[in-house]
Amino acid sequence: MKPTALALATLALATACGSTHERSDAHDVRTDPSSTTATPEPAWQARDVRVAFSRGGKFLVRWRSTTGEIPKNKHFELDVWLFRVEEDGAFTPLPGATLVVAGWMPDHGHGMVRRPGATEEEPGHYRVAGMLLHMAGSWKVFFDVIDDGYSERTEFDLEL
Ligand SMILES: [Cu+2]
Repeated sequence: MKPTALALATLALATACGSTHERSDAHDVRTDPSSTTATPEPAWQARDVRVAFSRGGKFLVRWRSTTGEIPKNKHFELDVWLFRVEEDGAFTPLPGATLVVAGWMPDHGHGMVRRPGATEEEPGHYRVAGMLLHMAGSWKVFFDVIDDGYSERTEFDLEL
């Protein structure tokens, strides 16, 4: 099934429902006898995946720490899923892009002390190694996606 903007909207809605929704989901999984044979959800639909559109709306970025945790002053890695937003609002996985991830502390005027590197694991799924947020505080994490000579930035706020 091709992911669509509608699916994203549904996911956003589900996320907005908060903890009550989460508990009822967990209950369904335990009591539904067919759940053991069901196809697992794609990893990019996991609950702790952060989602945002790039500034110009051309790309959709989803990411999570590979361990689910963002440690302070310890190396970690990211799973990143990049999508191209089509004219009709549908989005499709974006293979072959250049991805540059960087952290910035606006309150302190400095960035990261390491330069992370991204590799494509499978079409549209990228692994970013060498993440290191070396101090507590407010971070911005920038995902610069470059596709066929065109670049847009996606930005996330992170409290550490
Ligand atoms: Cu700082």
